[in-house]
Amino acid sequence: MRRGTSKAAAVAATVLPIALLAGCGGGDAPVSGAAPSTVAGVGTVTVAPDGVQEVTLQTQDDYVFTPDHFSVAPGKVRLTVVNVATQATHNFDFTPDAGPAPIDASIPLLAPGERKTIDFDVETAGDYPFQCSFHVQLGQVGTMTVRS
Ligand SMILES: [Cu+2]
Repeated sequence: MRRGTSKAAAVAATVLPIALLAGCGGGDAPVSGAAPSTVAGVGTVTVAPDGVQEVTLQTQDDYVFTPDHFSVAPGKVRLTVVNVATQATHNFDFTPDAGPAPIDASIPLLAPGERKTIDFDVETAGDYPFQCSFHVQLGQVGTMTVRS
């Protein structure tokens, strides 16, 4: 057993609450029936200086991805999923055997307050369904369209 590992974990544990506080920034009054506040830039596909298409999706306690659809051109994609939930742990993967071509990149676990980024390439045009496999039966699904 290496002591360095537990030390790193302790550091991460102290950093996380700071990130959570920063993400809360005021307006956390409960608004029943309304969509939760959305992280800036969510759903907008931008092209980084290195040519990679970047897009951020958000999910929260209501079992939806925001947005549940986005479009990219063939090429490299860098997808970030932010979980602003206080309770729900989600994940992200492309629904197996559902799109025109397999995409193996996935986020196996996304705890409340976490954000994770995956990179992948797309070449074949079409609609690629994605999901949170924990909550697919609650309708936590979406679609990425790769334009031709
Ligand atoms: Cu989920």
